[in-house]
Amino acid sequence: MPKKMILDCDPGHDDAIALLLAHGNPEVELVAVTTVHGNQTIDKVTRNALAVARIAGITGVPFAAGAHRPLVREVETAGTIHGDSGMDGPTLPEPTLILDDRHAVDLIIDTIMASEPGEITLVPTGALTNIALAVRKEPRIASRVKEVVLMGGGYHGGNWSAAAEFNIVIDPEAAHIVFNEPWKLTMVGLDLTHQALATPDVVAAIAAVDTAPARFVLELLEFFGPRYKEAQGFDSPPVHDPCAVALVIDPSVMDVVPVPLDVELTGTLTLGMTVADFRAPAPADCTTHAATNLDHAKFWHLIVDALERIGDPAPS
Ligand code: PIR
Ligand code: CA
Repeated sequence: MPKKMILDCDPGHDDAIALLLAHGNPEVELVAVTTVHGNQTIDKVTRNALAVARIAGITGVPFAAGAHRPLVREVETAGTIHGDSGMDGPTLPEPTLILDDRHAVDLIIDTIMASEPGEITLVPTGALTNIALAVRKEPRIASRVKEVVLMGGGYHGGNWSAAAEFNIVIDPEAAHIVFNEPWKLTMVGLDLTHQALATPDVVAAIAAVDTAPARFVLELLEFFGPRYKEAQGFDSPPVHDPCAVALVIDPSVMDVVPVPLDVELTGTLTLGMTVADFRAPAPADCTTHAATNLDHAKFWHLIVDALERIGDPAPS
């Protein structure tokens, strides 16, 4: 039985690859895709999500647009890394999928409440605004989802400030809500995703797939590779968001440890920091977890395998 997944994303180069992985892997059934402000404004990331759906041949999955801004703070985008469109590089097709007319928050709630308890895995790869709003509007989703596996945060440091990661720090109040709900939560943070480097051998393996979706991934990597080199000195860029999807597909792709986690809301230097308490073994009732070590070969094999399975989708 494939695992039913809701992907809440802000495409975003790496969000696009996460969407391709979730669609192309047979262990996952995408039941909804929702968008949130983040890498770019909500209109841009939603358009990008629909364009990826067309490239990947995704049909029959509801897509809905979500929050246009953080709960408390002003909109902050990552145009320096992802460009003006939020997914600069490839030429994007006009979307053909029609957006669901519900707000993302309602699509998330409806999908979870209509499913059996423990059936749905929630995978946020952007700011946590939609997820926080959903659990405040319908608190029963906290005990109904199987788990939350998110890309965000990190226990060693940040990328948007010295202490904080982008997805968390742009809406820290939302992240605080999500990290403190009683659901099982796994933080696939920078400690893990900075190991998911698109090295030259990985790029060659993707090129060898030689399909339109694989060429799209290459164009994404070509764009954000140099941006990452400039911004953070990486020779090969990290590809964050598919790591969270990969953990749902195959738990053996990375190590995960239980550890108390919380989100800093009042620090001046540390706003949005995900604070991990590694002082002692986690208590038995600890619901939060952090990913630590990645099996690089296994991870990239999943990506290449998904692209091979997707093939060249029929034009839509
Ligand atoms: C990546 C992101 C934002 C800023 C930078 N510098 C790099 C996006 C990615 O889409 C990912 O979800 C997360 N936020 C990594 O911080
Ligand atoms: Ca993202």
